[in-house]
Amino acid sequence: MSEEAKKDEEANKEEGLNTPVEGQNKKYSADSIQALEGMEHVRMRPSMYIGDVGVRGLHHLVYEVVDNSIDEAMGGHCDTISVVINEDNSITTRDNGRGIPVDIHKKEGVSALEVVMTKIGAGGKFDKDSYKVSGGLHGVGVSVVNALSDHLRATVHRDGKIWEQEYERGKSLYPVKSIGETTERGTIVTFHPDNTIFSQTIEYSYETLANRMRELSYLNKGVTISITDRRQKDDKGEFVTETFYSDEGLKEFVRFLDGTREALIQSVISMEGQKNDIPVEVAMIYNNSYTENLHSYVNNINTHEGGTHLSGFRRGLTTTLKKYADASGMLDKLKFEVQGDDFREGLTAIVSVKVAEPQFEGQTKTKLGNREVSSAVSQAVSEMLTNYLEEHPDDAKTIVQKVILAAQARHAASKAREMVQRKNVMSGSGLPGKLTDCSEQDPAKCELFLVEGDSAGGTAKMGRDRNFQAILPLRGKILNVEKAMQHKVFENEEIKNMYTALGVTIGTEEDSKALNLEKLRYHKVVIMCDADVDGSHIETLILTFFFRYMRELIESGHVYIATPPLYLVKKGSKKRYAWSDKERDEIAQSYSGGVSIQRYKGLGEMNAEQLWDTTMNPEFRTLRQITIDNATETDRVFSMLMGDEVPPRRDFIEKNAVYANIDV
Ligand code: 0RA
Repeated sequence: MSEEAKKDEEANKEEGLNTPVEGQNKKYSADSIQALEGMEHVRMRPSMYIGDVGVRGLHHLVYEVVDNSIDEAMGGHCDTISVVINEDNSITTRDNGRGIPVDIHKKEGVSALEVVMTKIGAGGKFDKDSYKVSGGLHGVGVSVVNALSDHLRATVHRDGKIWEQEYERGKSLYPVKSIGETTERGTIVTFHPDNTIFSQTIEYSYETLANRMRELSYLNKGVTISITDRRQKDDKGEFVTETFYSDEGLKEFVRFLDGTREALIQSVISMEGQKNDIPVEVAMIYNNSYTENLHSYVNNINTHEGGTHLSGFRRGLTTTLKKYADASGMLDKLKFEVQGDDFREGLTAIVSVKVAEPQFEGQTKTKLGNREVSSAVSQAVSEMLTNYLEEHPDDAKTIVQKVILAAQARHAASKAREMVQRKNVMSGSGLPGKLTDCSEQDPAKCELFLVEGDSAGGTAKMGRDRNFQAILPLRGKILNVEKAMQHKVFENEEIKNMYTALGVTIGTEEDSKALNLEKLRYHKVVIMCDADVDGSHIETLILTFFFRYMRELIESGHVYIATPPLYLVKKGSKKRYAWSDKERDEIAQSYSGGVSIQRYKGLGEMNAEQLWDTTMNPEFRTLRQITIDNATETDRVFSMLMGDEVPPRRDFIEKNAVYANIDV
């Protein structure tokens, strides 16, 4: 049972409810919610407010507090925000906004600060003038952060005075008090996440927070956002820190994302304005790659599943470019129709809208549903593009030529893709010859190991549990899909084998490129490579393929990386495996010296039994599940790692030298 389900069950017991049937544990009665007063309820069911109590939820706390400061900035009241990760993993955020009001709240009879901090959903109620757009995943209010912290201190600089209040698990320790005078304005919040709630970890990732702050600075130009990590020092003995500031917003964001790709046109095409009262910002550029790169945001939240703003963007782009291309006569010789996708090959674009009452839909609630947004974005894009094409005829021609090439490539690729699909229809006999399948029929119980090379494949074949573990050996370095045209990808033997072995098909009624996971034959797909530089390169190639061509497989949590050990430490009949240098030394010490150490350079050096014991046996192995924490940043990392330019890749690898661990 998950932690979450356990908490639900405990809560229900306390409330005198029966333990619900598995899978229905979210359906408690409305009365039981009311019985638990706001903050109690947050602590009882944190996932309802912040998504989960793992790493994501932990970082979400920071985003929640920073969102409030960003709201101040969007109202024009604040231009500087700082985030500090303290030594004990508490977080301090500071802004130079108006400061949370401290006067007595008429209805509640306590300071407004206390109301904001301790009442669920009180966040924006005081401030009707400001344009508050927080919503969706975020925007649950800073009181939620307070409820989930074992300690929080709020300090407000306002009207010449410094005010302060502290809390434990959301309960105030004393009434708001004045602790001094000030000439500054703003709000400072320091919170320490409660480790009884975040039982997995309370360790913050600097990278994750820094990526989000960078993203926020592009999405909110003119705001200076800094982040400091007081747990780490750089070469000069100073705390690791970065400051983000963007003058041009999305325009710069697009340049940053496409930093390692070669631009096809002179400048980033962009616009910013209001359409039907909806603030819309768009920036786009074409590069010489074959991938489509669209990112969309609603109220600063990345809408991974897209929605009406994105479909508005696509529609505006297709209609405008189609109209221009038709008029140019350049399409006359083409023997087939150009279609939507053709206009988006090599396109990197960002759409950001601010919606007062966003409706979020979809599996992860990151798909915008508001109908009115579609035409607003579509109009904005049409106007922006029409102007650009008129003013830059050379670029316009380049774009149309690219579209024609894309259409031709698609035409060629569709045959290769059909082959992949047709093969899958005849499952069973249609499986690749290299696949050693398992006997279990229920995909939920089945695992597919993708193994580098035939020899390691052989060991894995002998070591596995044949009931539920299947092996597919991949030959050497698989195709780098980042640099290959689509039809090359679908013609590649190794890639075709992966499609057929997995049983996934391409193309649904709605979308010719969408992945169909209905017939997925294994719910765990495990990449198992050597623990060396070559191995991690192959791992990256496979991940790049999954990220570009089977992203849904990653997003639905099916992709894992196996972690073979690095060392075998032996003394007499005693032996233990080590996964790091530190572990190796600790074991050697516990054996009090005189040990023999074997460094495993590849899977091939282990025998079948060792491979099973350390890497494949579910009881002892560690699988790293691949998640996409930040799709925008992941895209950038892949294009850099797998693209043409060498220097940035070398930088990245040097920085991550221990084990080039891509943060997907
Ligand atoms: C409620 C009302 C006002 C400001 C804020 C909240 C506020 C909240 C946070 C959280 C972090 N930084 C913040 N800054 C401001 C408006 C106050 C007014 O009308 O002066």
